[in-house]
Amino acid sequence: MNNLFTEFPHRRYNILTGEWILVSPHRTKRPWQGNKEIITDDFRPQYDPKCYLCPGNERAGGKVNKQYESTFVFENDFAALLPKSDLESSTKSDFFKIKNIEGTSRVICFSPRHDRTMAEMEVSNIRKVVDVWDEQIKDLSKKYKWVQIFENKGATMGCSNPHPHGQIWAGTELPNEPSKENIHQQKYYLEKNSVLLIDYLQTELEKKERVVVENDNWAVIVPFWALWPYETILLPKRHILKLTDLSDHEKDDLADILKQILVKYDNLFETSFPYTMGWHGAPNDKADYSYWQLHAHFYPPLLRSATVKKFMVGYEMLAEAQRDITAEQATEKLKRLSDIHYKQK
Ligand code: H2U
Ligand code: ZN
Repeated sequence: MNNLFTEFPHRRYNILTGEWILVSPHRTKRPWQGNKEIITDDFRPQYDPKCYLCPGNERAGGKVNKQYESTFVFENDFAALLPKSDLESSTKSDFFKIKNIEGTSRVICFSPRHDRTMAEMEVSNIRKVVDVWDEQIKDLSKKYKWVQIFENKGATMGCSNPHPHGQIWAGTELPNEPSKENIHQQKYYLEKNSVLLIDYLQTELEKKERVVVENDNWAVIVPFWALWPYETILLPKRHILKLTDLSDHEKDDLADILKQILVKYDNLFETSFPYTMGWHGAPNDKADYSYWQLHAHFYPPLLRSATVKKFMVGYEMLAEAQRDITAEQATEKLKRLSDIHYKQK
């Protein structure tokens, strides 16, 4: 890449959302005297009698978790979406628009072990998480247009409990982010008769500047338009609309590549790396979505150490998102990190 890109401010275009971000690579040397997040990798027991996600424990409202041995799914006791709504489906006002939405929220425990994170789990156990994602999407997509699988990891990301878990929110409406991705993937397909993310990945695999890890069926890229310092996108190499379309071998490889990227993330600052991750695939109604390509986003907030995170404030709230290190510099750093988790050294 032209090395002027590492010296001068420029804007980069996000092909999935149609939004621009500002890159200011010359700014990385500015001093930091602001807040330091307290990130503690506390000692955690394998089983915590006070944890509402550990096997056999009681949750808010009195429900009791199964004595599960691998993964466990339950209806969120404080669900953000409800299966039945009696709201009028629309309003006519120019100013006070409301739309009805029905849905459900579930919690997925990744492991009975309170002291693990996905990064520290065996690949064979991560494979079981992939299976639960698959089963849940199969089940919920019969009823809901959009099924959002996600994981909020770490207190920095607002995660309430260190027990390894993720969530699913499913609803009858297409939310904002997938809606933008839908528009831009469709537009490209109509113009080029080709799948946007397939063509993009192909180019990235040839260039190799932003490829962090790959295996036979998957690749992890720092997208050209990455906004979070160590943001990545995980893509299958074959054209796949939904996670439920993966073959067994692709699921095995998915577990393998998840382990690789998560270990690198933890090794970056030798801390349990916080992030929000989640899956995007074709919506579930009957329309033709052949322009869609399955992918997962990882949005980690840490910038320069285990304690300094990136804030999205000021210019970012009022004008547009901005980053300091370039996507290429972030890739170089991630690529060079060991595949062995720092706690196992
Ligand atoms: P986080 O991933 O943000 O930590 O959320 C955990 C979810 O667990 C959260 O959505 C739910 C919360 O509503 N929860 C229960 O369903 N039952 C409980 O007893 C506590 C938390
Ligand atoms: Zn627990």
